[in-house]
Amino acid sequence: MRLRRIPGGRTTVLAAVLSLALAAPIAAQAQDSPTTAVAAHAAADPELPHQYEVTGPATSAERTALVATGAAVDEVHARSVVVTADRAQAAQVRRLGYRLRKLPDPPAARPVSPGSRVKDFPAGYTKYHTYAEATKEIDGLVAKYPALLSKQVIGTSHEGRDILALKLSKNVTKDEDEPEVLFTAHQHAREHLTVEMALYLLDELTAKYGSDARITKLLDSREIWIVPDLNPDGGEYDIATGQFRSWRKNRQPNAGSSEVGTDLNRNWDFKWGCCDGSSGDPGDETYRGPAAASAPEVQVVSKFVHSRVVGGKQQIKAAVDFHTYSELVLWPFGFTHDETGPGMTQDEHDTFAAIGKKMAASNGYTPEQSSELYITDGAIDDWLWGDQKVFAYTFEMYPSSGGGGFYPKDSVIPKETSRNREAVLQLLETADCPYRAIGKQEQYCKQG
Ligand code: LU0
Ligand code: CA
Ligand code: ZN
Repeated sequence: MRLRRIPGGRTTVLAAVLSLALAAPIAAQAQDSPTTAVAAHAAADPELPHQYEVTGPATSAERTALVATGAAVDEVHARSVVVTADRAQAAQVRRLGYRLRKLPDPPAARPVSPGSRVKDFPAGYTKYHTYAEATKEIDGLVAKYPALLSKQVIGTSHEGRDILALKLSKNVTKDEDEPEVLFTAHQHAREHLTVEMALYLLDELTAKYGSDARITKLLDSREIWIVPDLNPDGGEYDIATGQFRSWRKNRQPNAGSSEVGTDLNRNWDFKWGCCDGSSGDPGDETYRGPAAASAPEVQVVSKFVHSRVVGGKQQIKAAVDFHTYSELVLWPFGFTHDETGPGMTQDEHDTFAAIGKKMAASNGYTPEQSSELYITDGAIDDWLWGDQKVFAYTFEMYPSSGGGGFYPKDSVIPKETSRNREAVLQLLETADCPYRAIGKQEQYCKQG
């Protein structure tokens, strides 16, 4: 959700905004047909949020104050941000003294009649997988590669959809004593590209076993876990009317409020709600929920991660949680600007940074500590590191800015998923001893 800081950011911002402004009409022409048309989504539903360019915020502290309005920051530029905000949140941002400019809305499949339920992606997006399509694809891979890939239902979402964990390894049915690595996707409903990322990894790692030496070696020596959809309810809700709703949270009702949903990436049980990095208002984009791990989806994955403690040792050594957008590789902590302190030694920080920078060099993303964007509390990678000592990263995928924001066309899927192949393989390779990245394997990874 945001963007690298570039000297002369103003020009960059203008270019980004222009490209956003241009992208929608071009998309509209491309997909126009008697049965499809682009509708400005607020025309159909005045309650849907919009993206705005906000001119002024230039520091992490200013962006953290901005997030306190309940809006979500989607892009960060030198002296501006792009936010997703509803009407009330936009008014609050204005009251902070900032100038707002509304950006084009995402496209719709066809003229939307109230109450209609399309439950699919619009034209130009049909290669994205709905929950049912992803399940079918996964089941097909499990049937094709039973010795390499196994599927577990680790729990259900609020609305009762299965949350899956796929395991990839040689001798997949055995729990071998091998470093384990976790990939998670789709905490945020509108970030559909991340499900495609998970499906790409499942396909690539199974199909290339036996022919690609690097992948073969990794599956022979690692146990890889992929949770392809942490927020199936939110994802389905986002596409249900044929018009993207810019939905972020899960679909859990909130007691005493008509507002629905918890921001899963503010709900994890480490420093939950500690530091002005989330909201206590159920109507806000970054609502942290009424208690740590109150969201069933967070409970399911937390329990799964705890289940990987074998003989008193967490087996999962490294992780990536996929998000969109802004092309970033982020590492903990998000709750503090400090690089080191309780829970993060200098060597640990240096290891995070060394691996993160190397991965970013491979995919062209920008590497940085998460809090450089803005403060977050209750995010998954703070929990994975702070509570479980997993070297956990967040990847913010394509685009850097413009390019369709949360809704890039499906034509980008192959390029933007395979773009992370090298980074993923690097993380898998380093998982047996992350401290090798700073040359301290003798100190930290001696057996016995
Ligand atoms: O949860 C978020 O706000 C993330 C960024 C953090 C992991 C620092 N951005 S997103 O919501 O736009 N994916
Ligand atoms: Ca194992
Ligand atoms: Zn996200």
